[in-house]
Amino acid sequence: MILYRTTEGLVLQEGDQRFTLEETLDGLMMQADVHDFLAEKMQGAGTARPIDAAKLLAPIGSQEVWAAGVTYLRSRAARMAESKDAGGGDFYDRVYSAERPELFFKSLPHKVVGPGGTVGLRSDATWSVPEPELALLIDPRGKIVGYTIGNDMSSRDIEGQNPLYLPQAKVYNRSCALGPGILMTNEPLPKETRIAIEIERGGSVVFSGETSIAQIKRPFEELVTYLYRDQTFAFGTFLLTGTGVVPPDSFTLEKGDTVRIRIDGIGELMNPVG
Ligand code: DO4
Ligand code: MG
Repeated sequence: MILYRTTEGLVLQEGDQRFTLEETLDGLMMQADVHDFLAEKMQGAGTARPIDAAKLLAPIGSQEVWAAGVTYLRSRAARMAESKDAGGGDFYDRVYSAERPELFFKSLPHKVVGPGGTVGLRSDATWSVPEPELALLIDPRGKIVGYTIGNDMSSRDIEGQNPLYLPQAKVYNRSCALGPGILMTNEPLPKETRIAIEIERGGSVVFSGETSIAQIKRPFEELVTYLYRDQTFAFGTFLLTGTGVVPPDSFTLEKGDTVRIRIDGIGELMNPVG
């Protein structure tokens, strides 16, 4: 079942059955077993009109958004190339195979852009890309309880100048998007789950690419273990799991582009760039 946050509250959907919840996402994260709780609520569901896309909000409450990096070979190669003149290439190579993963803070919840919202470009960046990523919803006890689509917008020229500039390349206004809804499940996603992206400019697709979660280097649980080590998340947290799709080096996003990210079983996150 998919959980949407709308202007009218949280809506749970399974097929054409929908149920509007009184709880918030923070409240759901307090449940001992959120899947049992939602399954019980779903018993009261009825057939309803499809959710109006204009009413969708970013599916987040008080959760911080964190991100993992260099979890796919494609990302390792891209970072090594962009930072080679600055001597950073070695860092990315080493973190790919190190025991400890790269984890970084991405966004406060109120800064997250929802479905249809405009994602931003840094005014001082010359090379900007979207990063299509599977996002985990992790409860306060460290259990993965859901999955959504994330866009880890990044300024590649800034992160390439010096690895210490990573927070500036990654955290700025409208640099993180999530949505459209959260697939709430206890089951691990099938390995063949595809993450696909299309970037449109003036009515044409100027970049498309895809990967599958089978290509990720580390188990999700390993990323969660490191994130939750010596850190408490009272309402749980979201974790972007890294990108496996990187446009060619000649490509940079422009204002007016549209980014569409699709993940099997979850849906499509569409954001204009502004
Ligand atoms: O190390 C830089 C960022 C990596 C990242 O965001 C990714 O691999 O998705
Ligand atoms: Mg990323």
